[in-house]
Amino acid sequence: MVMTRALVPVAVMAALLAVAAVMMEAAAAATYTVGAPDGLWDMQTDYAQWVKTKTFHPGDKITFTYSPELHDVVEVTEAGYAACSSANNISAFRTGNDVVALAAVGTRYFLCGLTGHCDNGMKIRVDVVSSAPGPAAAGPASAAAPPLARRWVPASAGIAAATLLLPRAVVARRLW
Ligand SMILES: [Cu+2]
Repeated sequence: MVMTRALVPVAVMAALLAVAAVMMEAAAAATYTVGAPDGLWDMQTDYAQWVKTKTFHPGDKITFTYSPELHDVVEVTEAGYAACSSANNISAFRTGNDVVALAAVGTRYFLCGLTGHCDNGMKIRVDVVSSAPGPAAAGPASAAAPPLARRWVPASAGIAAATLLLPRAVVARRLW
């Protein structure tokens, strides 16, 4: 009985923490409709252009919206993407409203499996990148730039000084 009572607050705490974690993730995650707002999953949309306007993070989702009579969605490997081949597909979707979770960092490849559609541009490459804070990555790079520039001047000055000193050093060595 004593143990059960002690465990209840721990269980409540754990549950609250889990809820908090899910809420935080939900707040950060985004769902993108492929091709929207100017297009959808069709043969007109420029998907290379579309992905440039987005940054995908783990937890985000992409939705393929299309008429299932006209298209489908096949997740393929990089080789399959390059060759427009769905022969060794990872997975296939055919509902016309397919939600794909981007669970982890990495690159995902999708194409339409109907004959000729991929060759006509119905393929998309989605890069999922870490959602770690950006300033940590940008900070050292911008901080490192001034010292590099400053270091360059003394280096060239040092070479000039060494050139000037060289004959004297040779003379001094001869004297000794
Ligand atoms: Cu298609």
